[in-house]
Amino acid sequence: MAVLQIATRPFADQRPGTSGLRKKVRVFQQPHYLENFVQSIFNAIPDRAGKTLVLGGDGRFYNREAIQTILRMASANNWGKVIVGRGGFFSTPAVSAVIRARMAHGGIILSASHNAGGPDHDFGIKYNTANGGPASEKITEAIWSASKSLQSYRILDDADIDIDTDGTSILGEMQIEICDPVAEYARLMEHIFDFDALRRLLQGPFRMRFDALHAITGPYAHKIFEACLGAPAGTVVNGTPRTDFGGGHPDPNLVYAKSLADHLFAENAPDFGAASDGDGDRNMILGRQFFVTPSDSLAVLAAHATVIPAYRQGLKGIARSMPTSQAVDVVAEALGVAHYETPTGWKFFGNLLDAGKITFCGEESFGTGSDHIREKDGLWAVLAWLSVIAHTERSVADIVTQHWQRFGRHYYTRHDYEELPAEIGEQIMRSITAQLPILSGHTLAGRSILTADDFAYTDPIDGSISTHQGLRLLFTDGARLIFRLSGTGTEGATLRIYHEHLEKDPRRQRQDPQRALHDLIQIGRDLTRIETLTGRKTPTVIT
Ligand code: VG1
Ligand code: CO
Repeated sequence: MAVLQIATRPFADQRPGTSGLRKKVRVFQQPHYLENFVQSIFNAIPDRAGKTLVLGGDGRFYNREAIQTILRMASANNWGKVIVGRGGFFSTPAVSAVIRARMAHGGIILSASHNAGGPDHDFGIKYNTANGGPASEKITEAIWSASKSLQSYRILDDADIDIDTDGTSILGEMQIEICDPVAEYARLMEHIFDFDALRRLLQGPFRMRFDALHAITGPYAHKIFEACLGAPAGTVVNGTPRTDFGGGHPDPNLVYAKSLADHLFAENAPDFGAASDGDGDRNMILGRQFFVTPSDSLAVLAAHATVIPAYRQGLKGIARSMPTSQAVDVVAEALGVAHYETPTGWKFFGNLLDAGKITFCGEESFGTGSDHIREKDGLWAVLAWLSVIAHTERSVADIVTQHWQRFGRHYYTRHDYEELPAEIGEQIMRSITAQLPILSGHTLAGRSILTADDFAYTDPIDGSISTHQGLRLLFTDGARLIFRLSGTGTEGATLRIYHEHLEKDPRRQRQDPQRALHDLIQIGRDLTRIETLTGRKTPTVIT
């Protein structure tokens, strides 16, 4: 089998975003496009020879083709071994778990997460390092820089490999191991949680519905909830991954997981509902007629962490991304542990987790996780909620409303304006940036601004600095208004506006967040001049 050295020319658009490189499938299908990016990853990992790589994806369109290419390139680039999930499947948290359990050097995840899949939609590729987490900015910038000067890539001249049968084989000089994508992950969950307590809950009158949205968590959820924990068959719906996710957006929120929300808000609703995203790292938690805001979910889980065996000793510290509400900070203070505020994206939690500074972390974008791996973890969050329910014997609604009574309610909402013309997105951010100096000390709609800034983060472990991570208006009463452009979209610009306000009075904690945050929402619309500039009267998605 010959190693081919194929001449190529750089593509100008291969800079990884918040979570790897995400593009339309047809962009990836251009000759050499995928190969160039994979070679750029390998070039940024110079010590790869003889090492082990984990490989898999969420099963979206182009997953299987990409796996074949990557395997042949991995062999030609001297990797020692590649561990592939059977059928090319691995959820993002499972890749993280397998990298750690098998002490692999890194992993490649093929996914565009919650973005739609299919020939006309999105594909993505991301590199994770030996700790199981997304590559740091230093590495992603090295990948980008390699992509800009790439002249050739190495690939084995060989036929396709069988990725559907468990076992090991040899490709060139490299070993390939095809394994069950679920087993290692399920073992880890069993280690963290009290499966006997969860069995008692799920085999009793308690009813849950888990919607896998035709994405990767289906096989994991069938195995864990139904096979291991004994929940009745039918608990998991839409549990077979499809290359186009059944035509929907595999995004667990009230808009894209509407059918699940409808079930939970119906007359005979089950006690508990949950969904995950395309690659299995996000989660949405619902109770009967009750939606749990992700920022609250993190805070509630932190407050109850010790009911879970793996966290019985308590939490070392907690981190949240900057736009995530401050609800968890209040819990950390009550627990007497440190809390950290990082930029958006899981890669920023890695150093804090590795250094043992934090045990839990989360993002407002339906991401929750712990130090068990280095990715957010959808099914872990569901199991954590079930553990709290089993222990407290209370409903989701009671758990959350009691949390608010004790810690205050951080009303929270994010408004997304998707697919804006890229230059309008930039213009809005530039114009608010220019106003920051005069906004400090200013009063808007009766609220005075304490600070207005462009968020920058200094990593407390390695001292690296990340700038331009979102524009913040911090009000004197603790309210916040934040503006960011998405780093995961594949079409135009997505503007995200995050609104937050703390209400300590229990008598005022039962409002609709859109009402309670009405004045902040108006300030956001005025400052961005969104309607004037784009004609948009309402956001594309409200979460
Ligand atoms: C979004 C979320 C961010 C999350 C990222 C990856 O990024 O806001 O919190 O970490 O997606 O999640 P952005 O740059 O579009 O705001 V996933 O499940 O897409 O890997
Ligand atoms: Co995801």
